[in-house]
Amino acid sequence: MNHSVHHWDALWLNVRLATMKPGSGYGEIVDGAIAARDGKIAWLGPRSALPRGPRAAQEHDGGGAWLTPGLIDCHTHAVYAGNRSNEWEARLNGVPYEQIARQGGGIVSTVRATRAASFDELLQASLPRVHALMAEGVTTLEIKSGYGLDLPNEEKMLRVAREIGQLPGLEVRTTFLGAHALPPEYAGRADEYIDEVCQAMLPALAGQGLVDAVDAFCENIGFTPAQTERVFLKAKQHGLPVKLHAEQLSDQGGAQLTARYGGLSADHLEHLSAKGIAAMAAAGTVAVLLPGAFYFLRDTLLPPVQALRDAGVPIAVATDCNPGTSPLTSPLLAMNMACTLFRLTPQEALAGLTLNAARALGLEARLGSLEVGKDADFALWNIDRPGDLAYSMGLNPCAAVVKGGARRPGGADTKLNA
Ligand code: DI6
Ligand code: FE
Repeated sequence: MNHSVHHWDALWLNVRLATMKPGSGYGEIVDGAIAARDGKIAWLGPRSALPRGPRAAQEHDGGGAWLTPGLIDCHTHAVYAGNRSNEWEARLNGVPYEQIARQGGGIVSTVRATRAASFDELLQASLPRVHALMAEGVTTLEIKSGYGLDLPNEEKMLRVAREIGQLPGLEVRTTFLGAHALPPEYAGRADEYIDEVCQAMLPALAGQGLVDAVDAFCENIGFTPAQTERVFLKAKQHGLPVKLHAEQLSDQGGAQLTARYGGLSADHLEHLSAKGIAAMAAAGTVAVLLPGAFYFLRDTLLPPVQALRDAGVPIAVATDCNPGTSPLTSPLLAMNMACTLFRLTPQEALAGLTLNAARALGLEARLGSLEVGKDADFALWNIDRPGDLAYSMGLNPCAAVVKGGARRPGGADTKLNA
């Protein structure tokens, strides 16, 4: 691109900015403007401060819309086949959970369906969920493996996630969650399965560039802290950051373990202890709260939000989109639930899907707030004030999305190869 005449590639005028810049609350700039060059934010500020003369190759009128950083859903299991609405309905009809589990229900039913699906079937099953997230302003999406639980099927899941990352206007970060559940063929042999995860699966998948981070389910119904630590050690050997499903159903000390490995995030955290909070604060590990799972499981123990605030632990919010405990594909509803259920403020909820979600993925140098030099990655909203994003339930006011300085085509264009 020739920059000799125009400073910028594109300029958005008549927008109200919520920059989410660290320490500035919403970072509101009313009657603002924002400019992009080479995919990065080149200028932003009040319209009155705009330089005169030829400015940008393209000028867009934002029509007074609010413009925020693109939303980042930093914890999802959006790639899977089948669903579990049948089990959910059976439970509501009084069938005991044990009977459902005995009949092959629960997480292993999703493993079975995911293993049985071809690459293309798995992609097609996952795309509607991804499209729903994108329609509400998601520009960056974390997707975990963990329903394959053997090398070929974990690879298939991660390749589908990478393929989803080819959608225009979307960036995908993959997380290897081989230690999600014990596959049936390893029943009673959890340590041997962890051997397989560490010695075969993780090295092979990391070697193919399919893994951006490593996660595990550390829980009395998942893997022990010792097994989790073996996975973390192997991740570190491959130079990969770690994160953890921690203290969801019980306090296993998973947050401290994650902090010791310099983890990006510890997620769920309803049973998080004071020691866990202190360790996370010292290590800069983000607390990812997942109100959709709390809601769907009808949990009653709240995560210690005030103690996290007091300790200065950054708080992110995500959908946890998964078939068993959080069939949620709405980041805006996740924000609403974070406020109604966890008592986050609407500003904290928006920071949870922007700035702190970027931190939870290790992407804060480039994403999560509107600042010169960061990616030109944002969403425009037909709302009166930023708090409206967390306030309404079921309304989607997303008017446009820009990723890397380019407007994401609307509607049908969110399809692959469109
Ligand atoms: N914690 C959860 O809530 C989900 N995974 C996890 O580690 C449950 C996933 C599922 O039930 O399919
Ligand atoms: Fe999860």
